[in-house]
This record gives sequence, C-alpha cells and structure tokens, in this order.
Amino acid sequence: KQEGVSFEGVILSNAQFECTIYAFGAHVASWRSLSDLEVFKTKPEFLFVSKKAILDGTKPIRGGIPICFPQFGKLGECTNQHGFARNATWEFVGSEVDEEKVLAKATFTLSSTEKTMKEFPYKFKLNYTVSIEKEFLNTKLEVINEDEKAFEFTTALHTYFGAKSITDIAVKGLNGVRYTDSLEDGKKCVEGEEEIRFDKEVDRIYRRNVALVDKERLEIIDRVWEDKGVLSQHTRGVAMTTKNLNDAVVWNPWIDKAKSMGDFGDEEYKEMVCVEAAAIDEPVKVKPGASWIGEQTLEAVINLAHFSV
Ligand code: TA6
Repeated sequence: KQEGVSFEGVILSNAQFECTIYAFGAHVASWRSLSDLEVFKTKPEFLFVSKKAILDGTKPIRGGIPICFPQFGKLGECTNQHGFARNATWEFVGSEVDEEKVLAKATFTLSSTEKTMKEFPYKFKLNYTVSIEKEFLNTKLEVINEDEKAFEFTTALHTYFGAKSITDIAVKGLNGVRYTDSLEDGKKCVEGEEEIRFDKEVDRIYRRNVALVDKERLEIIDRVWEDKGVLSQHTRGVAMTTKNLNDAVVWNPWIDKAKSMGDFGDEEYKEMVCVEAAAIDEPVKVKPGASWIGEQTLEAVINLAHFSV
C-alpha cells in the first residue's frame, strides 16, 4: 500500500532495477534504475506517469503500461475504449525471486465475470506476468479461451515512455513500415524516417510485417548529450522487442489533446511518448480451450557513438 494510492501493488527489485505493479489494471506504473551510474541516477525512471493520474481506481492510470483488452481503441463492443482490463482489479497470484539470475517476477490474473460477459460474451482467463532481469523488463499476457465458442480480440500494451524533453525523443526502427494515420481517418502511409521525431500530435498504427518482427528492435531514445569538447554522443533509451505483438502504435497528444485530458498536465506532452506493442491489424483468434501469448521485452540501453573526426 502506498500513500495516496487506493489500491495495493507489488514492488519488484533486482540489483539494478525496481518495478511497481498495481493490482488495479495489473498496471506497471514504474520501472526505474537503482544504478548510481550518472546517466541512470539523474533520470532513473524509464516510464512516464502523469502527475495528474487518477489513483483511486475510478479511471485507468494515465501512464505506465495500461493493458488494452479485449479491444484496442474503439475496435469492439466495450463501453470504454481500450476495453475493461485496465479498469479492473486483477488478482495477485504470487511472485518469485531468483538471486542468481537477478530475476524478480510477479503474476496477476483476471477472469471473465457476468459484467465482462455483457461487453465481451465469452469466458476467458488472463494471466499477466511481469519480470525484471538485469536491465530488462518483460511483460507477458496470456489469454485463455475458457468458453465453448472461439473468440477474437485486439490488444496493446499501451506503454508511456518518459523523456527529459520532447526534442530529445526519437523512435527508431519503423522506417519503411506501413501505418494508418488515426488523425487522418486511417489514411494509409509508409514511414519514411529513420528516426520519428515529434513537433505535433501523432497517432499512428504501424502494421509491421510479421516475418520481420521477431528480428526487429524498436528504440525509443529519450536523451542525447555530448561530452564537453569530446566529439562523442551518448544516447539513452529503451529497446523494445516483441512476440506476437506485430503492430506498434505511436502516440503523442501534443498541446490541444493534452489540454483536453483532465488526468494529464497541459505541458506533459513534452515529457512522454507512447510506443505500444499491439495486435490490431489481424485480430487474434483463440479456439475453445486454446490460449495465446503476447510478449514485450524492454531493455534499458546506453549507446555511445564516437564521431569520426
Ligand atoms: O494509443 C493511442 C490512443 O488510441 C489515442 O488515440 C488516445 O486516445 C490514447 O490512446 C489514449 O487513450 P485513453 O483512453 O487512455 O485516454
């Protein structure tokens, strides 16, 4: 239990990182470095949570890693966009620590109820496992069909990445990938930039080629700085790899959308970007008794690029 937060949570820590997960939404709300390395000490938190986030269970937490299930956005029959999973209190199943592997893991579960059946008329069970190992954070969602009928769903791990400043944020790894622009009625486009940068509202669903995905790493660079006088450039950020989450949503609300959200500061668009591992383009189909697993692995990275003079 934390001061000012009305739901319980679990704090996982290994020698290098600490991760906070709340039972409400099985919501990862923090993933921060414990290292005293300057580049981590000055900004230990890798995720973004709004200072105005509602933490009383009446609204999904604005930030961290909201779980969108059984639908992404409005792609389904749920009353609330992004579905009900992030608005529900999950059951904490247990945690384990493996000192050798510097691993800490927690599992949460959520089963269908009469209430969920009204919106998503199928019996299901979700198991969500969050694990930190060295500088990695892995979040794995298992969807089990406990019904006699097959069902399909769309899903996203709606991750909010933090940054010192919007001018430092760059999203790499989507060059050449086709996307639909949610701000232009789903207009079909192809990404032409090596690094996606932000100077306006962006809301895009990148539909990655399945064959490419398991090799592909996205990088969210949140900080670039140069040593005094030395011609070198450090970048600090997060690398993302996924399994069975072949799409990637990229979102920054920018000024007007920021002002329209009561649980988001007017200026906070300058400190974050959402890059969301998702299964949207091809809804996931699960047969009775079968299950599906979607996974996202985040790695805290520092790159030191020496420019050749
Ligand atoms: O993932 C992008 C998006 O679908 C945006 O269109 C915006 O609505 C964002 O999600 C936040 O949605 P929320 O329901 O959390 O306010």
